[in-house]
Amino acid sequence: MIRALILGGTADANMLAAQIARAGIAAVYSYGGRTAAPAEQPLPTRIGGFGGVSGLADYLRSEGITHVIDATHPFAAEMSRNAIAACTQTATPLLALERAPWGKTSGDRWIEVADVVSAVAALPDSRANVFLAIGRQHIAPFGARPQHAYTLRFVDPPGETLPLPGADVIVSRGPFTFESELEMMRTRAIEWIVARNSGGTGARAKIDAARALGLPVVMITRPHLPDRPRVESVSDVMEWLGHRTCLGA
Ligand code: 3Y8
Ligand code: NAP
Repeated sequence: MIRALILGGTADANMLAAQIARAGIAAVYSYGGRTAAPAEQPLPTRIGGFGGVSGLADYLRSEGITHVIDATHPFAAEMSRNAIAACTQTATPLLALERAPWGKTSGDRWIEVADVVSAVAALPDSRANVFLAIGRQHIAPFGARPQHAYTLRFVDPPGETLPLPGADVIVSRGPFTFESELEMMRTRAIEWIVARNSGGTGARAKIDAARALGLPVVMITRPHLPDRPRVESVSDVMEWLGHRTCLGA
Protein backbone atom coordinates (compact mmCIF):
# COMPACT_ATOMS: atom_id res chain seq x y z
CA MET A 1 0.00 0.00 0.00
CA ILE A 2 1.55 3.28 -1.18
CA ARG A 3 1.70 6.29 1.15
CA ALA A 4 3.65 9.07 -0.59
CA LEU A 5 5.18 12.27 0.77
CA ILE A 6 5.43 15.16 -1.72
CA LEU A 7 8.02 17.77 -0.74
CA GLY A 8 6.24 20.60 -2.54
CA GLY A 9 6.18 24.35 -2.94
CA THR A 10 6.39 24.55 -6.74
CA ALA A 11 4.09 24.54 -9.76
CA ASP A 12 5.36 21.05 -10.66
CA ALA A 13 4.53 19.77 -7.17
CA ASN A 14 1.03 21.21 -7.52
CA MET A 15 0.48 19.42 -10.84
CA LEU A 16 1.73 16.18 -9.30
CA ALA A 17 -0.59 16.58 -6.29
CA ALA A 18 -3.58 16.91 -8.64
CA GLN A 19 -2.64 13.69 -10.50
CA ILE A 20 -1.99 11.76 -7.28
CA ALA A 21 -5.32 12.88 -5.81
CA ARG A 22 -7.10 11.90 -9.04
CA ALA A 23 -5.46 8.46 -8.96
CA GLY A 24 -6.65 8.00 -5.36
CA ILE A 25 -3.11 7.36 -4.09
CA ALA A 26 -2.65 8.05 -0.35
CA ALA A 27 -0.26 11.00 -0.02
CA VAL A 28 0.72 14.03 2.08
CA TYR A 29 1.78 17.38 0.59
CA SER A 30 4.46 19.28 2.50
CA TYR A 31 5.21 23.03 2.48
CA GLY A 32 8.17 24.59 4.28
CA GLY A 33 5.98 27.39 5.60
CA ARG A 34 7.75 30.18 3.73
CA THR A 35 4.62 32.02 2.64
CA ALA A 36 1.65 33.34 4.59
CA ALA A 37 -1.04 31.60 2.55
CA PRO A 38 0.29 28.81 0.35
CA ALA A 39 -1.95 27.43 -2.36
CA GLU A 40 -4.55 24.87 -1.27
CA GLN A 41 -3.81 21.28 -2.29
CA PRO A 42 -6.23 18.37 -3.03
CA LEU A 43 -4.27 16.27 -0.50
CA PRO A 44 -3.73 16.32 3.27
CA THR A 45 -1.13 19.06 3.78
CA ARG A 46 1.52 19.75 6.42
CA ILE A 47 3.35 23.07 6.78
CA GLY A 48 6.79 23.70 8.37
CA GLY A 49 10.19 22.07 8.69
CA PHE A 50 10.66 18.48 9.85
CA GLY A 51 13.62 19.29 12.13
CA GLY A 52 16.56 18.39 9.93
CA VAL A 53 17.49 14.92 8.65
CA SER A 54 16.57 13.15 11.90
CA GLY A 55 13.22 14.92 12.06
CA LEU A 56 12.42 13.87 8.50
CA ALA A 57 13.57 10.28 9.14
CA ASP A 58 11.33 10.13 12.23
CA TYR A 59 8.44 11.52 10.18
CA LEU A 60 8.91 8.90 7.45
CA ARG A 61 8.84 6.11 10.02
CA SER A 62 5.99 7.41 12.21
CA GLU A 63 3.79 8.27 9.20
CA GLY A 64 4.55 4.99 7.38
CA ILE A 65 5.71 6.86 4.26
CA THR A 66 6.55 4.36 1.48
CA HIS A 67 7.70 6.80 -1.26
CA VAL A 68 9.15 10.33 -1.19
CA ILE A 69 8.93 12.67 -4.19
CA ASP A 70 11.19 15.72 -3.88
CA ALA A 71 9.30 18.25 -6.00
CA THR A 72 10.88 21.27 -4.30
CA HIS A 73 12.47 24.15 -6.19
CA PRO A 74 15.99 23.57 -7.62
CA PHE A 75 17.32 26.17 -5.17
CA ALA A 76 15.79 24.42 -2.13
CA ALA A 77 19.11 22.61 -1.76
CA GLU A 78 19.00 21.98 2.00
CA MET A 79 15.60 20.27 1.77
CA SER A 80 16.80 18.12 -1.11
CA ARG A 81 19.99 17.13 0.69
CA ASN A 82 18.02 16.27 3.82
CA ALA A 83 15.62 14.14 1.77
CA ILE A 84 18.52 12.13 0.29
CA ALA A 85 20.01 11.51 3.76
CA ALA A 86 16.72 10.65 5.48
CA CYS A 87 15.57 8.34 2.68
CA THR A 88 18.93 6.56 2.73
CA GLN A 89 18.73 6.15 6.53
CA THR A 90 15.21 4.72 6.37
CA ALA A 91 15.58 2.87 3.02
CA THR A 92 12.61 4.85 1.66
CA PRO A 93 12.44 5.11 -2.17
CA LEU A 94 13.13 8.71 -3.27
CA LEU A 95 12.50 10.34 -6.65
CA ALA A 96 13.17 13.98 -7.57
CA LEU A 97 10.74 15.81 -9.86
CA GLU A 98 13.02 18.55 -11.13
CA ARG A 99 12.56 20.70 -14.22
CA ALA A 100 15.49 21.22 -16.55
CA PRO A 101 17.36 24.53 -16.28
CA TRP A 102 16.52 27.22 -18.84
CA GLY A 103 18.91 27.12 -21.78
CA LYS A 104 20.39 30.29 -23.28
CA THR A 105 18.90 30.96 -26.72
CA SER A 106 19.99 33.40 -29.42
CA GLY A 107 19.19 36.92 -28.36
CA ASP A 108 19.66 36.17 -24.66
CA ARG A 109 22.17 38.50 -23.00
CA TRP A 110 23.02 36.33 -19.96
CA ILE A 111 25.87 36.80 -17.52
CA GLU A 112 25.98 33.42 -15.75
CA VAL A 113 27.24 33.48 -12.14
CA ALA A 114 27.55 30.83 -9.43
CA ASP A 115 25.95 32.62 -6.50
CA VAL A 116 24.37 35.82 -5.17
CA VAL A 117 27.67 37.50 -4.23
CA SER A 118 28.93 37.01 -7.80
CA ALA A 119 25.61 38.40 -9.06
CA VAL A 120 26.22 41.60 -7.08
CA ALA A 121 29.71 41.89 -8.57
CA ALA A 122 28.31 41.45 -12.08
CA LEU A 123 26.21 44.64 -11.86
CA PRO A 124 27.61 47.84 -13.41
CA ASP A 125 29.35 50.51 -11.30
CA SER A 126 27.18 53.33 -12.62
CA ARG A 127 23.63 53.67 -11.32
CA ALA A 128 21.04 51.49 -13.08
CA ASN A 129 17.42 50.33 -12.68
CA VAL A 130 17.81 46.74 -11.49
CA PHE A 131 15.00 44.15 -11.12
CA LEU A 132 15.92 41.53 -8.48
CA ALA A 133 13.62 38.57 -9.28
CA ILE A 134 15.13 36.34 -6.59
CA GLY A 135 12.61 36.73 -3.77
CA ARG A 136 13.35 38.03 -0.31
CA GLN A 137 15.82 35.66 1.33
CA HIS A 138 18.96 36.72 -0.54
CA ILE A 139 18.79 40.45 -1.17
CA ALA A 140 21.03 41.75 1.64
CA PRO A 141 24.29 41.29 -0.39
CA PHE A 142 23.01 43.87 -2.92
CA GLY A 143 23.46 46.47 -0.17
CA ALA A 144 27.09 46.51 -1.32
CA ARG A 145 25.85 48.31 -4.47
CA PRO A 146 23.53 51.00 -3.03
CA GLN A 147 23.87 53.20 -6.12
CA HIS A 148 21.25 51.23 -8.03
CA ALA A 149 17.47 51.74 -8.09
CA TYR A 150 16.21 48.27 -7.13
CA THR A 151 12.81 46.73 -7.86
CA LEU A 152 12.12 43.61 -5.77
CA ARG A 153 9.33 41.04 -6.07
CA PHE A 154 8.05 39.15 -3.01
CA VAL A 155 5.24 36.64 -2.52
CA ASP A 156 4.10 38.39 0.70
CA PRO A 157 4.33 42.06 1.75
CA PRO A 158 7.70 42.83 3.42
CA GLY A 159 7.11 42.74 7.20
CA GLU A 160 10.49 43.98 8.43
CA THR A 161 12.52 46.93 7.11
CA LEU A 162 14.38 45.93 3.97
CA PRO A 163 18.17 45.48 3.84
CA LEU A 164 17.91 47.60 0.66
CA PRO A 165 16.50 50.98 1.75
CA GLY A 166 14.67 52.75 -1.04
CA ALA A 167 14.00 49.56 -2.99
CA ASP A 168 10.56 49.30 -4.56
CA VAL A 169 8.68 46.06 -3.78
CA ILE A 170 6.16 44.35 -6.07
CA VAL A 171 4.03 41.86 -4.11
CA SER A 172 3.02 39.01 -6.42
CA ARG A 173 3.25 35.22 -6.20
CA GLY A 174 3.32 34.30 -9.89
CA PRO A 175 3.18 32.44 -12.19
CA PHE A 176 3.81 35.49 -14.41
CA THR A 177 2.95 36.22 -18.06
CA PHE A 178 5.15 37.55 -20.86
CA GLU A 179 2.87 40.55 -21.39
CA SER A 180 2.78 41.53 -17.70
CA GLU A 181 6.58 41.16 -17.41
CA LEU A 182 7.13 43.27 -20.54
CA GLU A 183 4.75 45.94 -19.22
CA MET A 184 6.44 46.01 -15.80
CA MET A 185 9.94 46.29 -17.28
CA ARG A 186 8.94 49.06 -19.66
CA THR A 187 6.99 51.04 -17.04
CA ARG A 188 9.91 50.86 -14.60
CA ALA A 189 12.57 51.38 -17.32
CA ILE A 190 14.35 48.26 -16.03
CA GLU A 191 17.94 48.04 -17.38
CA TRP A 192 19.21 44.89 -15.62
CA ILE A 193 17.55 41.72 -14.30
CA VAL A 194 18.95 39.31 -11.69
CA ALA A 195 17.32 35.85 -11.76
CA ARG A 196 17.88 32.30 -10.60
CA ASN A 197 17.87 29.50 -13.14
CA SER A 198 14.66 28.05 -11.69
CA GLY A 199 13.63 26.37 -14.93
CA GLY A 200 9.99 25.50 -15.48
CA THR A 201 7.30 27.79 -16.82
CA GLY A 202 6.19 29.68 -13.70
CA ALA A 203 8.99 32.22 -13.81
CA ARG A 204 10.26 31.94 -17.39
CA ALA A 205 8.26 34.95 -18.65
CA LYS A 206 10.76 37.49 -17.27
CA ILE A 207 13.56 35.81 -19.21
CA ASP A 208 11.56 36.00 -22.45
CA ALA A 209 10.62 39.62 -21.75
CA ALA A 210 14.27 40.53 -21.07
CA ARG A 211 15.27 38.96 -24.41
CA ALA A 212 12.53 40.88 -26.24
CA LEU A 213 13.78 44.13 -24.70
CA GLY A 214 17.46 43.24 -25.23
CA LEU A 215 18.20 43.55 -21.49
CA PRO A 216 21.11 41.82 -19.74
CA VAL A 217 20.17 39.07 -17.25
CA VAL A 218 22.53 38.09 -14.43
CA MET A 219 21.60 34.39 -14.21
CA ILE A 220 22.46 32.53 -11.01
CA THR A 221 23.13 28.86 -11.77
CA ARG A 222 21.67 26.15 -9.57
CA PRO A 223 23.40 24.71 -6.52
CA HIS A 224 24.95 21.30 -7.10
CA LEU A 225 23.04 18.38 -5.52
CA PRO A 226 24.26 14.83 -4.85
CA ASP A 227 23.01 12.27 -7.37
CA ARG A 228 19.51 10.95 -6.81
CA PRO A 229 16.94 9.39 -9.14
CA ARG A 230 15.38 12.28 -11.10
CA VAL A 231 12.58 12.81 -13.63
CA GLU A 232 11.24 15.94 -15.30
CA SER A 233 7.60 15.00 -15.83
CA VAL A 234 4.61 14.26 -13.63
CA SER A 235 3.74 11.24 -15.78
CA ASP A 236 7.17 9.73 -15.04
CA VAL A 237 6.49 10.12 -11.32
CA MET A 238 3.08 8.46 -11.71
CA GLU A 239 4.72 5.57 -13.56
CA TRP A 240 7.27 5.24 -10.74
CA LEU A 241 4.31 4.97 -8.37
CA GLY A 242 2.90 2.20 -10.57
CA HIS A 243 0.16 4.33 -12.14
CA ARG A 244 -0.08 4.95 -15.88
CA THR A 245 -1.70 8.32 -16.60
CA CYS A 246 -3.88 8.91 -19.65
CA LEU A 247 -1.95 10.30 -22.64
CA GLY A 248 -1.20 13.99 -22.54
CA ALA A 249 -1.84 14.22 -18.81
C1 3Y8 B 1 6.19 28.57 -0.32
C2 3Y8 B 1 3.93 28.25 -2.58
C3 3Y8 B 1 2.08 27.96 -8.26
C4 3Y8 B 1 3.51 27.82 -7.81
C5 3Y8 B 1 4.20 29.16 -7.87
C6 3Y8 B 1 7.63 27.69 -9.83
C7 3Y8 B 1 6.74 28.92 -9.99
C8 3Y8 B 1 5.95 31.08 -9.01
C9 3Y8 B 1 9.22 31.03 -9.63
C10 3Y8 B 1 10.12 35.99 -9.84
C11 3Y8 B 1 10.66 34.70 -9.26
C12 3Y8 B 1 11.23 32.94 -6.35
C13 3Y8 B 1 10.19 32.60 -5.24
C14 3Y8 B 1 9.39 31.79 -7.27
C15 3Y8 B 1 8.81 30.94 -8.18
C16 3Y8 B 1 6.56 29.71 -8.68
C17 3Y8 B 1 5.70 28.92 -7.71
C18 3Y8 B 1 7.85 29.88 -7.85
C19 3Y8 B 1 10.40 32.82 -7.63
C20 3Y8 B 1 5.61 29.81 -3.93
C21 3Y8 B 1 5.18 29.07 -2.68
C22 3Y8 B 1 6.17 29.16 -1.73
C23 3Y8 B 1 7.23 29.91 -2.29
C24 3Y8 B 1 8.49 30.25 -1.57
C25 3Y8 B 1 9.26 31.32 -2.24
C26 3Y8 B 1 10.62 31.70 -1.63
C27 3Y8 B 1 11.22 32.52 -2.81
C28 3Y8 B 1 10.72 31.78 -4.04
C29 3Y8 B 1 9.41 33.81 -4.78
C30 3Y8 B 1 2.70 29.11 -2.28
C31 3Y8 B 1 4.69 30.95 -4.31
C32 3Y8 B 1 11.83 34.29 -6.12
C33 3Y8 B 1 12.35 31.87 -6.45
O1 3Y8 B 1 8.89 35.27 1.13
C34 3Y8 B 1 9.65 34.28 1.07
O2 3Y8 B 1 10.42 33.91 2.02
C35 3Y8 B 1 9.64 33.49 -0.20
C36 3Y8 B 1 10.55 32.50 -0.35
C37 3Y8 B 1 11.44 30.48 -1.27
C38 3Y8 B 1 12.74 32.56 -2.83
C39 3Y8 B 1 13.34 33.50 -1.84
O3 3Y8 B 1 14.50 33.23 -1.50
O4 3Y8 B 1 12.64 34.47 -1.43
N1 3Y8 B 1 9.64 30.91 -3.58
N2 3Y8 B 1 6.94 30.31 -3.55
C40 3Y8 B 1 6.72 27.15 -0.42
C41 3Y8 B 1 6.84 26.49 0.94
O5 3Y8 B 1 6.58 27.12 1.98
O6 3Y8 B 1 7.19 25.28 0.94
O7 3Y8 B 1 2.82 30.09 -1.52
O8 3Y8 B 1 1.64 28.73 -2.81
C42 3Y8 B 1 5.70 28.80 -5.08
C43 3Y8 B 1 6.25 29.27 -6.36
N3 3Y8 B 1 7.35 29.95 -6.48
O9 3Y8 B 1 1.84 27.66 -9.44
O10 3Y8 B 1 1.25 28.41 -7.44
O11 3Y8 B 1 8.85 27.81 -10.07
O12 3Y8 B 1 7.12 26.63 -9.44
N4 3Y8 B 1 9.22 31.74 -5.94
C44 3Y8 B 1 13.28 32.06 -7.66
O13 3Y8 B 1 12.95 31.50 -8.75
O14 3Y8 B 1 14.26 32.78 -7.50
C45 3Y8 B 1 9.77 34.11 -8.18
O15 3Y8 B 1 9.62 36.83 -9.04
O16 3Y8 B 1 10.21 36.15 -11.06
P1 NAP C 1 15.70 25.15 1.79
O1 NAP C 1 16.54 26.33 2.08
O2 NAP C 1 16.23 24.05 0.92
O3 NAP C 1 15.22 24.44 3.16
C1 NAP C 1 15.47 25.01 4.42
C2 NAP C 1 14.64 24.23 5.42
O4 NAP C 1 13.26 24.56 5.22
C3 NAP C 1 14.67 22.70 5.22
O5 NAP C 1 15.82 22.13 5.79
C4 NAP C 1 13.38 22.28 5.91
O6 NAP C 1 13.48 22.44 7.33
C5 NAP C 1 12.44 23.38 5.46
N1 NAP C 1 11.74 23.05 4.21
C6 NAP C 1 12.02 23.47 2.97
N2 NAP C 1 11.12 23.02 2.08
C7 NAP C 1 10.25 22.27 2.79
C8 NAP C 1 9.08 21.52 2.45
N3 NAP C 1 8.61 21.48 1.19
N4 NAP C 1 8.43 20.84 3.45
C9 NAP C 1 8.89 20.89 4.73
N5 NAP C 1 9.98 21.60 5.12
C10 NAP C 1 10.64 22.27 4.15
O7 NAP C 1 14.28 25.61 1.22
P2 NAP C 1 13.87 27.04 0.57
O8 NAP C 1 14.77 27.35 -0.55
O9 NAP C 1 13.72 28.02 1.69
O10 NAP C 1 12.44 26.67 -0.03
C11 NAP C 1 11.36 26.53 0.86
C12 NAP C 1 10.17 26.12 0.06
O11 NAP C 1 9.89 27.08 -0.96
C13 NAP C 1 10.29 24.78 -0.63
O12 NAP C 1 9.04 24.11 -0.56
C14 NAP C 1 10.56 25.14 -2.06
O13 NAP C 1 10.05 24.17 -2.97
C15 NAP C 1 9.80 26.44 -2.19
N6 NAP C 1 10.41 27.30 -3.20
C16 NAP C 1 11.70 27.70 -3.02
C17 NAP C 1 12.27 28.51 -4.00
C18 NAP C 1 13.69 28.98 -3.85
O14 NAP C 1 14.11 29.83 -4.62
N7 NAP C 1 14.43 28.45 -2.90
C19 NAP C 1 11.51 28.90 -5.13
C20 NAP C 1 10.19 28.46 -5.26
C21 NAP C 1 9.65 27.65 -4.28
P3 NAP C 1 13.89 21.22 8.33
O15 NAP C 1 15.38 21.08 8.16
O16 NAP C 1 13.49 21.69 9.68
O17 NAP C 1 13.15 19.99 7.86
